[in-house]
Amino acid sequence: MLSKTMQEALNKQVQMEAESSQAYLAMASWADIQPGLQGVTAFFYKQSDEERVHMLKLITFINERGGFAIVPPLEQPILTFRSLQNAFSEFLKHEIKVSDSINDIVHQALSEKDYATHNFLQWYVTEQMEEERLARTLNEKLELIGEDKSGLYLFDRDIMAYRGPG
Ligand code: OFO
Repeated sequence: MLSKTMQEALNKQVQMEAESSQAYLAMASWADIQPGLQGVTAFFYKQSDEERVHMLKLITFINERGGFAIVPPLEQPILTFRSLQNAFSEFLKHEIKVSDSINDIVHQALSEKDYATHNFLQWYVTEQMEEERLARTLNEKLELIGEDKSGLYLFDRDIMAYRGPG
């Protein structure tokens, strides 16, 4: 059975995952109307779908553990970006925020001796490590590329390959 504070923390995380999904959906939509960014567009649509899955996993866990998962209201995400670099730096910033939040809940689970939740959260810990690494790699590549058009072409062509399987 979840404590009240743990239930609140997990519901806050539900909201964060839903907002991640919205944020990446907005990035996908922005990329979609830029010329030649089909790869980046597909990448962000996929990221958005994955964040929804992260949200659903939390919802089912909360309910299974005797809590009540709250479907949250959502803030409108950032809709437009100055550049591809700007969009990807927002992506990294967002992932770091999510990782911090997951770490806080892991800490709370340990201090409450809620080992079931602690165990459940390990999947998110691993996921965040991967997502942050991916976001950093993509930011580094964009920094190397700068304004070079052929570099950007290759970045867009190859972006799905960086994600790894899944
Ligand atoms: Fe939910 O993994 Fe990214 O934020």
